[in-house]
Amino acid sequence: MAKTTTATGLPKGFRDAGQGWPELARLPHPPHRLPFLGDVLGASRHTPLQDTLRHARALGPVFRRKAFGKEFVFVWGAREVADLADEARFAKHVGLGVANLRPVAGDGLFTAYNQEPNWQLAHDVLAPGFSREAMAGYHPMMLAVAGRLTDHWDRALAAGHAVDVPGDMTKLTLETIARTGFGHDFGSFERTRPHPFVTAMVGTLGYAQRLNTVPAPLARLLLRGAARRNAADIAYLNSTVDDLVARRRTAAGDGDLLDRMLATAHPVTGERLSARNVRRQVITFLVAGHETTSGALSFALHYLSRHPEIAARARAEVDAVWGDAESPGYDQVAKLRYVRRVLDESLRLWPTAPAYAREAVEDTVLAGEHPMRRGAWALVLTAMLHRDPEVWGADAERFDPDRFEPGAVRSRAPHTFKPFGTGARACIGRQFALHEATLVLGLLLRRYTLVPDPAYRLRVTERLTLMPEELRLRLERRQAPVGTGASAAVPGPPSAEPRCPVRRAGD
Ligand code: MNH
Repeated sequence: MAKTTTATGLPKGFRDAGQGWPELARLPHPPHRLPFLGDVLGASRHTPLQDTLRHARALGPVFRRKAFGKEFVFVWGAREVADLADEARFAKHVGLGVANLRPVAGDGLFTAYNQEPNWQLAHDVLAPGFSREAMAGYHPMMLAVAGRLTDHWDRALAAGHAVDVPGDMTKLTLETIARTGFGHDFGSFERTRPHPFVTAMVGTLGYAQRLNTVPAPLARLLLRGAARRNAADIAYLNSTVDDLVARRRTAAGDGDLLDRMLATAHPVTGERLSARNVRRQVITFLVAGHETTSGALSFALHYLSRHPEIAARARAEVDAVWGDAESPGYDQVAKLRYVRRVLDESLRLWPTAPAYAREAVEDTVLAGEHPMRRGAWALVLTAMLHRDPEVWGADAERFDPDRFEPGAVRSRAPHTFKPFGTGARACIGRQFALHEATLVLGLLLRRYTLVPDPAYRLRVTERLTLMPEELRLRLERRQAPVGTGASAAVPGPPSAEPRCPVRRAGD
């Protein structure tokens, strides 16, 4: 599909919605538009998503906002989102926010354009790295990293300190993806300042984020110094990863993702990933694989601390399924059905990657109402889709894991819960994230009682992902569960893992 390149220096693939939506004028927009700046009155630069959610409630399931002279179309109605999931008429759109990551992630899985040959190649080569069998191999590595978190929390508990939940969850998920991804240890729990690699990565992400909020013609002027630092950060990331890959070519690791990337040929063509592409995938997994999971864990811990009855139910399940086993086995994680529902419900209210973009692959009409030309795109506001009262009821804002009981899930329309995106370009790391997060919640519930600060009110910070701001919890050590034995597991059908390693029906 042809992509336009704009003369203003906007990334390839960025198009003003005005060009693609012939009846754009019909779509509601916030009042008080300013020339050039657009709908910025009342907008907060630090919370663009939450700001957009407010408008969404007032404007309805399809609406537009103008920022810096560019129109953006937002969609959150269940009917419209389900229509956008039709892979015959729509595909992923590499939108502004994703395109700004191209200088660092290139044609890696997350930032690749649909038609770039390296997307299909990498998807096929890497899918086995996210299979059930691969996940079982990562399980002991995940356990080892989780052990460092509980050591760290034990020390905080002994010292009588509250723990920094988002900070510690970010250390945990970063160490997990570094360990399972390429056998690396950043020493996050032992350091007082982040590893330089982490600083460089956070720097490039922050730079990409700033590009989203600074009008393109001004960006080059305003961000000149930052652009230089960004180039240095990217060079450092590249050379670090290249060294690592070079060492690995001489001595294999222990079955981590990098081993798979280097060893696996395409199942049909026999083709392999190039050295340059391997570098981009390693960086992509580090970036895509840690903040989102860290946010999901942090929100879940917040809700568990605020709902002792839900925490008690989850803990009872952990005790029943894991008994007094020293450490849970791979299969004992998927059996934590209720803990998983706590996680799903947290991702419903705060999908940590709160939006994804879709584009029309042909001229079409969205939900039978809104004509779109080929290439026209829209942002799906997952966080609002997940709060639609018509789908989730009048109490949609209430935290209630029972919404994810199998019967309740079956009674809802498909495509109403989309924290991992949709279709061929949905999250490849979904099972990885869910296994890691369920395992860690289980371990923490078993070991501690979570005591909230009664004065804390949930505030959500927005970087590229969402996070509960300044969430601190106090811990109490639980008595070890009396030996119920793992055999006393809650009765139920054996865990039904999806056959396709990366997605299940209805995605
Ligand atoms: Mn993940 C794509 C959310 C964990 C690696 N991820 C996506 C998309 C969403 C998403 C949404 C689709 C984006 C789009 O359409 O533009 N991811 C999440 C969430 C979590 C998560 C909410 C945790 C919770 N993701 C992970 C983990 C990894 C990972 C863990 C890696 C180990 N995600 C990816 C990659 C893609 C992706 C790679 C791009 C896949 C593709 O386009 O082929």
